[in-house]
Amino acid sequence: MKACFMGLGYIGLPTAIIAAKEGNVDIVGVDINPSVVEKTNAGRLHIIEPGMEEMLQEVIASGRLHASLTPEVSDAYFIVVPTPFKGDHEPDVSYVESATRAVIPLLKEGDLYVIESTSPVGTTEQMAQLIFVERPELEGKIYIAYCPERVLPGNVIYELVHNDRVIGGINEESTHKAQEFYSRFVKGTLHPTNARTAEMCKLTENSSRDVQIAFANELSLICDKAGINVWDLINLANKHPRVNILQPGCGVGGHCIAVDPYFITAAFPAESKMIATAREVNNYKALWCAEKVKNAMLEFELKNKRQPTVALMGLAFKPDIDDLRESPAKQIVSRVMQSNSNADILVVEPNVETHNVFKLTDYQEAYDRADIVVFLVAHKPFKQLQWDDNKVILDFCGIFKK
Ligand code: SAJ
Repeated sequence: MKACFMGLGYIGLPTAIIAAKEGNVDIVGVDINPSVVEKTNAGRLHIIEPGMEEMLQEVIASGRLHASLTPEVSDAYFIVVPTPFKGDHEPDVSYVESATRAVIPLLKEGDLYVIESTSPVGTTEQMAQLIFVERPELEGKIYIAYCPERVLPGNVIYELVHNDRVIGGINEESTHKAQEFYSRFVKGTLHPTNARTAEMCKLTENSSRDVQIAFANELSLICDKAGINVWDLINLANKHPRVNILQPGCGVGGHCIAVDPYFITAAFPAESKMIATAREVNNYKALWCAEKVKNAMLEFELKNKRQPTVALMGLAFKPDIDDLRESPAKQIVSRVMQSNSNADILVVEPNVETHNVFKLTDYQEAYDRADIVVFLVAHKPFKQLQWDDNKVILDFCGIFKK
């Protein structure tokens, strides 16, 4: 069995490695970036994922996996490329389309073609059309399916194998064929459905989380006005046997939860009111936090007749990771710094050594020196700090919650 993975990113590369190691599949991993191909062939991981580099070296050494700039004739093809935005949050499937076009000439009877990239509803059917326009003789003779991943960065080795997966073919035979492939290395249950439902399922999972976080963030705004501690409130409400409210924060970041809901709102604007509002609430939360910090700085200056020293604690998009992409904390730090370039602002991110824009300060030193301390991300080390009545503390992520 030979499989061709189009895209060696955060999902494509780990999946290719695990399929090679656990699934007894010979794999060619394809990427348009020559440095990714070169590094991968040299056994060096270009993404951050604990334990994955050792596995890569093993499958490179055994000859099970190699990387290439161009696809090779295989029995199965996997499209695992990004689906970014174009214009005003419109999903851009052009990478999926060009990866598909690249494999069309290689397809033969009996082959499997799977899209894993997060995609708007209907993409798999659209790509099937594209394939059959170019290769009409293959209609009914190849298998086409959609199979999204749902792994948590940092825990990919475990989750790629143990998570359940949803697999939706353009017909039942395609679903079965894709199930057969994934059962080579997935121990979780492989749930069969159709392609459109599988596409919507991925978008639904992340939109559901976004809506739930928006609810918590909305509560935090209400509680701030009402003089109620939102963490106590949520803790108490969650004592109800059927209530489970998530935690407010300084906004929603990352590449999935803050992105995927737009794939629904762009296609179904009239129907997706709640999903769209959740996006607005979560985006607004970061702006609100930045305003709170700026106001606290002004108040301090008026009261003390000097500029405050401000510690901004955390840059990552969520706790205990070093991933700063699409991070609301980073957005808040930039806004605060732009608003007052003279203030003494200490930026803290314990999971990162250096940053090309922000000069980083040790968290304890920043906490000790600051007049105003702003907790943006609930990193574990911050939870060791002691509350200090002499400081103005803005705790947006529940560091000091009971
Ligand atoms: N957040 C809150 N409050 C919470 C939980 C999260 O404000 O109670 C914030 C985080 O700080 C972060 C954002 O939401 O900024 C997203 O964090 P996350 O942990 O919910 O999600 P990701 O982006 O790390 O990974 C998610 C995972 N999905 C879910 O947990 C539903 C993962 O399983 C998916 O595979 C991944 O998205 C993806 O690729 O779609």
